[in-house]
Amino acid sequence: MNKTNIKQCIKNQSKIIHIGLGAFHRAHQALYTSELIDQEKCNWSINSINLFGSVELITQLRGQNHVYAVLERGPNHKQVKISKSITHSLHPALDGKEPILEALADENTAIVSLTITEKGYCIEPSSGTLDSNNPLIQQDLKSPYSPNSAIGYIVEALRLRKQHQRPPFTVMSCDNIQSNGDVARQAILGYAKLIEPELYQWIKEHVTFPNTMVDRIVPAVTADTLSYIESQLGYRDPCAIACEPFRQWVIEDNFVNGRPDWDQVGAEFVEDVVPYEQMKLRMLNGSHSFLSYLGYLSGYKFISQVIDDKQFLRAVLDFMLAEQAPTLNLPKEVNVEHYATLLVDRFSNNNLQHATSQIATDGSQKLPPRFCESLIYNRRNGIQTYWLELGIAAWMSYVIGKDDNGDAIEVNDPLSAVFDSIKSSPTSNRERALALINLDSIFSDSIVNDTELVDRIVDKFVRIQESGAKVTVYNMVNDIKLKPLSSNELS
Ligand code: NAI
Ligand code: CS2
Repeated sequence: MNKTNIKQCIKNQSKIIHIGLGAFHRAHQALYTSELIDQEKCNWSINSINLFGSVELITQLRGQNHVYAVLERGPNHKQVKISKSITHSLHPALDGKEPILEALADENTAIVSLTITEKGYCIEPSSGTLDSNNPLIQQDLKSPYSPNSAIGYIVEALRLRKQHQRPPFTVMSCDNIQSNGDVARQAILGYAKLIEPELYQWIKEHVTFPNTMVDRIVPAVTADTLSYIESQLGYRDPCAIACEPFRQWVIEDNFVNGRPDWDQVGAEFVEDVVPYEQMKLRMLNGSHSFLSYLGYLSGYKFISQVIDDKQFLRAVLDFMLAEQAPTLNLPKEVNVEHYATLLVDRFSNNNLQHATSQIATDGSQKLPPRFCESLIYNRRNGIQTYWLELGIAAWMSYVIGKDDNGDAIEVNDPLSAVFDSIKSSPTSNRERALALINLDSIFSDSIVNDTELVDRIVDKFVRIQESGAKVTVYNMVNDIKLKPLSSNELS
């Protein structure tokens, strides 16, 4: 597409406001919408906002009319696509808060979508309800008309819409959170209730929060990725992004103010997204976290390197099939073994450099849906939990320990100050592990009060501290006597 055509395409009205203009949004929702625009099946465009983080991406995108390249890269396949569904962008550090609130409150805005990471919802991960002690929420409660958190912005915009008798919008979470729409609803209603009971009631009656399952592996962009994309495009695009060819988007069809026909470009609208979400979060994201903590500690930089180690492959297959799959209530058409094989293929894509350190971030937010819920289910139902225990022990080693080489780890997590204080307290490994398991925002009572389970997790933590993560995985694969890999799995 030449530059003149691109300019013509971007004259759509922004009926979607997206909060969280990161890597994923550019390669997923924005690309689906762009493909609809290409087919002339959509007159929706996106105004994409970053409330936090660098302003550089926004200034660069503005410099190129928000048009950028997406490289889909598999082991034997590559294709560059041009995305042009984003027509506007905002950042409080560049534009102030007012234009953001105006855009959200504008009567044409029909959908507010979100990829703000798990921590952006300001919830307590173990319960999924608003954490009113969250520093951003505390700040917003003091000045709700001048918010800082995504939750605060949305509630203030809804207050303005109610005041001016404008229609509500749909809030569509696209984050990796179990029942992401329900969680967004809980957070928004929880906060609104603390501000104004009438507004709480209005939101409850008028706003919808469809759950979605989103899937596409989109690693953070690196200088190497940009150079590779440049070699394919023939020009430098600083806003370009690379991702795997696979993509999936399952959405509950519950929109209060219209929506694009994303199903025309491969999304699925369903009545109940929970089974799909659960499968993806426990099998894909659970395995990702499992491989990232154990892999990082063992010296592997990328997920494709971890899965290339046959002992880790055996461990993760048993983790998926023996410990995650039994917890799922799957739609009849889904074959879980086939799904696991597909995941292994996707993880093996060595043309995508998906860093173990990237997936290891924000573990305090990720552990409950990826490990803890299955752990509780399996304990109640007499199902094995070796690998889930090891996953938690590896996370513990990651947040307060050192890798197998004795090198310190830079931990990126909302609870990193807490981890630092546990790490520096002059106690034994066993006591450090117990201090971590007593963090009730992560581990609910069902885990903390299960003393046998706690002992088993602590033992595995001590094993990792004493022998290293790699040796622990190898020994466990041996001890559990996993069946040899099939020729399919080995290829
Ligand atoms: P990213 O690091 O490129 O972008 C993170 C985005 O979250 C930024 O726009 C940032 O401004 C925003 N953010 C961070 N903290 C926030 C807060 N407290 N309040 C409001 N906004 C906040 O990450 P990426 O890759 O875009 O992923 C974002 C989320 O998308 C993930 O956490 C996940 O839930 C979801 N996702 C990501 C996938 C991926 O492969 N990258 C795939 C499926 C879902
Ligand atoms: C990853 C996900 O960073 C992480 O925690 O597990 O972003 C993963 O790449 C996506 O959910 C794939 O859809």
